[in-house]
Parts: sequence; C-alpha cells; structure tokens
Amino acid sequence: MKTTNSLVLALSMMISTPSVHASKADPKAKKAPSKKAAAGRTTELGKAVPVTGKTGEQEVLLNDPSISEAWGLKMTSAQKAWRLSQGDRKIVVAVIDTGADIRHKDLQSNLWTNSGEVGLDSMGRDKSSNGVDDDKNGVVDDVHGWNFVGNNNKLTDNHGHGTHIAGIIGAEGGNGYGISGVSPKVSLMILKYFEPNSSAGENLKNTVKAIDYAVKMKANIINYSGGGIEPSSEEKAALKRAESAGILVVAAAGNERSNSDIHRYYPADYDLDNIVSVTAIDRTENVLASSNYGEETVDIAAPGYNIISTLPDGKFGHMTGTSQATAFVSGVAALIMAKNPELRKADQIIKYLTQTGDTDLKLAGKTRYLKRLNSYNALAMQNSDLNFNGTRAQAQRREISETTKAPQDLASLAKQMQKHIAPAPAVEEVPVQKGQ
Ligand SMILES: [Ca+2]
Ligand SMILES: [Ca+2]
Ligand SMILES: [Ca+2]
Repeated sequence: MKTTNSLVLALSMMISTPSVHASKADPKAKKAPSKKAAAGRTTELGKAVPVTGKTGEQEVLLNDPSISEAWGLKMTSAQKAWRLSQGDRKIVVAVIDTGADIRHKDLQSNLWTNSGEVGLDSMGRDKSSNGVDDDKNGVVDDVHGWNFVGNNNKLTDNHGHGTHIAGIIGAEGGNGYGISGVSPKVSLMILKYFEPNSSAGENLKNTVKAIDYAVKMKANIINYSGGGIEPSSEEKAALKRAESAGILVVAAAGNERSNSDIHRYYPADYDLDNIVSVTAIDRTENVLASSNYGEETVDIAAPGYNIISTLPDGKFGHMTGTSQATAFVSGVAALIMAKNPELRKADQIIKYLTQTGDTDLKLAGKTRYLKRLNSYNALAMQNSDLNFNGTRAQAQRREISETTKAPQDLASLAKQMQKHIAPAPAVEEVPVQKGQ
C-alpha cells in the first residue's frame, strides 16, 4: 500500500487550490466581446465568424467572453487553430480525476453520453435511471461516466480539480458564455477516481478501473492529471491495454519540482508508446519552478500557470500546475483527431504534438523535443507533406532523443527539427546530462 499512499500524497500536492478569482458565472457573459463576435453568435460551432482582414490572435472567432483572459489559448494559437477545426463530439476524452460539475452551463453540452444508458427500456422506463445495466458494461446507469470512489453514477466534484481540467479540454466554445476549451466541441467522459477524503488504498485501484472503463467504452484519449512517484504493475498493465486499443494517454509530468529523468513519476513515465508527458510553463514561456522536467522523460510543455477554467457550482476560476498543462495537450489531441478521422493511433498523435510545437530553447534540458504546444501548428501540419507512420515515428523519436542527450549545439538541432522532421544525425552514445 506504499504505492497507493504515495499516489495520494502526490495527487494531493498536485491538486491546486482555486484562486480568489473564482466567481459566479461570469457577469460579463451577457456582453458581446466585440462587434465581430456578436455578429457570429450562434450555438452552431460550425458556423464560425468569417475571418476577414488581418490575421493574428486579436481576431475573435468564438464569442465566449472570458476567452480574453485565457493567455494559454493565445500562446498556443488556439484562435487560429479553430479556423481549421473546432473539434467534434465524436472525439471522446476520458477525464480521470475528481469528478466534474456536469450541470455547469459551459460543460453540459460537451459531456460524453453513453448511448446504451439513455432512452426508454422495454418497459418504458428511462434507461438512465432504471437501476438496470442496460448496456451490460458492468455498471448501472452510467450516463456520463462513473464514480469509482462511491461505485455509483454521481459524478459530483467535491474538490474542483476535475471540473477545471474538463473545462480546459472542452468547455463549450461559441455559446456566448464563459470560456472555451482548447477543443470547443468534444465529448468529456467523466471518470471519478479521487475524493479529497477517499481512502488511500482505493485510489490506485480506482485509477486502474477507470482506465479499463475508458478502454471498454472506447475513449479516444485519456487525460490523467495526477500521478505518483512509485510505479504499479496493475496500472501499467491497464495502460498497456489502452495502448493496444490505440488510446492516447496524456499524463502530467508532476509538481514535485524534480528531474523526472532521475526521479520518475507515474503514469507519465511508464515506458509505453501511447503516453505523452506534459510539463507546465508560464506566460514567459518558462517551466514553472514547481513542475517536473526531464530531457528524456518529459515530452512537451504547455500553459499551466494561472489558467482560467470552469469550477463547480457554475463558477470559473484559475488554477496552476502540470495538471492544467496536461489538459491543454489533451484538447489539442482532440482537435487533431477531429480534423483527421483517419488519425487515431496514439503514437502518431504524439508525433504531431511533439514535432509541431514551437521550438523553444528555454526548454532545453527540461523537455525531450524542446517544444511548446501550438494548436494551430498541430492542425496545419496535417496539410503539409509530413508523413508520420508509426514505425518511422518511433525511430525518429529514439534518434531525436539520443541526439538531445548530446551536449551539442542545441540551436542548430532546434532549427533542424523545426525545418523538417527528418531524423537527426545519429550520435554516438554519450553520458546523459542530468539536471539542468
Ligand atoms: Ca451500464
Ligand atoms: Ca440503466
Ligand atoms: Ca463557453
């Protein structure tokens, strides 16, 4: 039970506290942010405001008033990305966390719905509340997900973390209210594995159950904004089952202030091809002092400081940490999948995420590929002649990794990686540079 204890402790440390900015549903929500946005106000996300005139981030494509406070969306070129895709409810992201406020006005339209547990049964009863496991998946009346702590369908978020993560990934965009998730349209499968007061021994077990539920119910992406410093063979086996199903797992690098190359953090650091490990940066593009880093173990950096998102009871507020950065990456992965229905394999998606980001030398020694998440690039590159096939991608990943270990000219490497993703020149094995 040592493992589970450390998982709990680590998660407790990771989970950040909502700032005082938390407020009732944004009173500004009624006001249109600009004439351009007001003109395009619609509940149909497909009918985006036509983009005219100059290009740039000042353009407002969606009419959600608090998008202007979301510096992370700006840094990752979300507005530009939304011209290429605003997501698709066919893409299912399993949010394994503390539950979520499923009545939140900015989340309710983007919740995953289990089609086998809605409608009327043969006796004319509502399947969502008939006390019957209508789809025979092992749990009863699981409409939007499952609560593995209470073993019921009540997804209430008593902490706030899960609601915040869900909103970053997929708060409804274009509804003239609150914020927009990175993927304005998506399906969020809410899998609750953690309560602030839940017993230590249960958390790892519930994580494994939640992963297996996500696999069984065919989620495309698992967002895991938690973790611990000790591995678990059961957890790894479940993630391996997810890997076999082609499911991408986006995992937090952790908030231990440490080098994950030396002190591993799980599930982010299991040696599986479907896991992408995410660290957090602030507005100045620097990795947060609290975030784990690692030039071998951490794949990509994304915004994670003072991030605005949804909170329980219909509120909005800010949180900080690699949890938030992880949710950004899940959102972009959802956009990539929405834009390209053929692209579903986790290792391919990881290629798009890690190779198309903005190269940033501030990430040298902190991340594997020196990349900062960029939503627009991740989508736009799909129109290029880049060809990521699984085998080649794996080879590239290995070669790039080996190269980044070398104390060589990182600037030229970065330039080369940015230009095209041809394998970096092979480098003889050199001692791994630990620390910074
Ligand atoms: Ca069921
Ligand atoms: Ca039922
Ligand atoms: Ca919204």
